[in-house]
Amino acid sequence: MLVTGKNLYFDYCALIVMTLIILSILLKRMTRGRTNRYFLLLAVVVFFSVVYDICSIILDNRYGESTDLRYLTHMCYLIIRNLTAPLLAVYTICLTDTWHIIRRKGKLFLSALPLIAIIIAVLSTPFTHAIFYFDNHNVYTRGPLFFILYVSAIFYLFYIILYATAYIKNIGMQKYFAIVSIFPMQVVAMTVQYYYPNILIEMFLTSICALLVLFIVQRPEASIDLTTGFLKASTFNSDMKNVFANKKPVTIIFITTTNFDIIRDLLAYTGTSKLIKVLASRINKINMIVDTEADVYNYESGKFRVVFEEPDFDKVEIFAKELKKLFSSNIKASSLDITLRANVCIAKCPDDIKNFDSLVVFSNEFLKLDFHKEILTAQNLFKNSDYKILSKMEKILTDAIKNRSFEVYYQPIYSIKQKKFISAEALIRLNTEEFGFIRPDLFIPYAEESGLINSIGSIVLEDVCKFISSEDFKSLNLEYIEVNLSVIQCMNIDLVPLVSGLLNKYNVRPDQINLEVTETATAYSQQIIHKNISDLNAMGISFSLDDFGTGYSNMIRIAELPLSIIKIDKSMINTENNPDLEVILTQSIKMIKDMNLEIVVEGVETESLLGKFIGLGCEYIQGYFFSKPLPRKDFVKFIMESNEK
Ligand code: G
Ligand code: G
Ligand code: MN
Repeated sequence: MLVTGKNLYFDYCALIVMTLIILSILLKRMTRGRTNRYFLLLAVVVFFSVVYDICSIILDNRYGESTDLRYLTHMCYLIIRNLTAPLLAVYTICLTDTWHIIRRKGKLFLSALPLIAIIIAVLSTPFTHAIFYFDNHNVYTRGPLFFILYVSAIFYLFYIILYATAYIKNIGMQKYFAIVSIFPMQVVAMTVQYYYPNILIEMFLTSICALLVLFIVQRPEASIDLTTGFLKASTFNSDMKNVFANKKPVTIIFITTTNFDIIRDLLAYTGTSKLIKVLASRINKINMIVDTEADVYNYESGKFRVVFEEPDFDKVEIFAKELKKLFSSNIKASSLDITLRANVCIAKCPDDIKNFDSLVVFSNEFLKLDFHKEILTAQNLFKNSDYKILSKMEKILTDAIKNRSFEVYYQPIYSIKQKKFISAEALIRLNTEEFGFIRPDLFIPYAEESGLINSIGSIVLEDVCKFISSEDFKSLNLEYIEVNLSVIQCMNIDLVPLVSGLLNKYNVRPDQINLEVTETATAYSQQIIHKNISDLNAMGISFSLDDFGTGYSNMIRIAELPLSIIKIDKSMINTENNPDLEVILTQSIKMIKDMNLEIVVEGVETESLLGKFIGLGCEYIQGYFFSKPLPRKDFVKFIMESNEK
């Protein structure tokens, strides 16, 4: 008999919106990770709520359908519809990344009680007529306890607001407001539908809420890197901050490709992207084979981070082994066979790494060093003396700068023509109480990155100037001292006034200083480097090119710079087993001589090498054959004794 007059247009719209949302989730492959999966589940639940809503209304609107079927569809609708709010609560917990806290407190059962109660009430309603029933005219009618559905929904929505507010830091303002705004929208929907049961706006507004979450909270482009499909570095940082704030136990595998710069130079942009894609798909495969739910982050070029939560901890080692295999195998990219060198390191948080700052030091400073032979663990690394030094490097260096505890050693440079020592290279030494001598190749790169090299460089230069102005030095009759200049110093706009200030202060003539720059410095084409070098040269300071034969030999830039000396690197001079290198060496020497530059051969350790370079017509020799770098006092003594003979 009856026509309820219920209008389905809003429900059809909701169906379309939900279909689009589910499609977009699947097309964007946002199906990995707990949060994404719960959002998908939520969308599916809302979708089926709409479907059941439509079915039950169609059945209601048709005369003569069996009551059993109508009971069934209405019950299905109510149950699945009332799953939405609790699921949204679960989703919110995932967003705040606090599952481990909830689980530990064991209160999950308590919060599930309202849901359980209404499921029981709905399932028993054919007998009790408590939630709904069909009246004498077979019309769907709400029962006396129908309101508990609203109570349950309100309970969960309140829960969501309180939870999101408690962990507002974890999700950020934008997401917080999106989540919280669901509450008023649902209240409006429920109120309208309560008073006007024929306007079926509830599911439509729910689908709009889902859309809001999709746009504002579930934005894959904000957190996912497009090349790899992995999470971004910024996401790693915010996720890790949450991990430490919530004391959530995680295990991280750090993968750092140490030769990535070279590979990138080799493969260029497209080739490098292809390589990274290959790596990404293999890492995904490992995640599948080992059967883990690890989150993979594309941290920086050639660096990946894999984060494991319980219960995957016992699978971490197998995962790391597979990664090690992958990152030490040869990989085809742009028809080149690429050999990666990578550090793979396992660290437990918060056991090994206690806070976010330590994590940054750990991953940025230390894993740059080459340890690619075995799988590392944070525990083993902490025992490594270099790690201890590196993790405290900032303090070590700032203390050393403050206390001026650097020492400058001098390595004599021998002139073949004059048959005596005519100069020396100043080499910095850092002796600490805690760690003894710290190698320059450990602290200089750190000093360069942190900018501390500017202060360190001026300390060295001042020390050298002091030495040159001393009576000791005058008695040695040396022509000049060579001082290493870092690229960073070369780029400093205050370099020229600094150097000229020190020369004036100590009454040092410009020709008593020779500055060593490296080929890398000349490869940076910044105008400032060029200007600094030319200005200092115009003042009368001569320049050497250090480490010739290593790094990038950009001959054009070498030709452009006002150099007087080329220092042939020690790695180039042992040519015994390599006839080609011998050709390069002899031809380079010839080329340098043709450019009217003088040559210092570095790293000469034997008499036979000395003889060879005398034969090749090089001007100066530096190396252990004559002397190691010496403390100032010993150096003075050494030169006095040697040059007297
Ligand atoms: O002998 P030794 O281990 O000192 O040298 C290691 C490296 O440290 C060398 O490449 C050298 O150029 C660099 N180095 C040594 N002293 C200085 C310095 O005073 N300034 C800079 N920038 N580099 C230095
Ligand atoms: O600045 P440069 O990178 O050129 O620094 C020179 C480096 O070479 C310093 O570390 C110095 O101690 C080192 N060195 C100098 N002479 C010799 C040598 O004969 N043999 C070896 N192995 N190293 C040397
Ligand atoms: Mn040098």
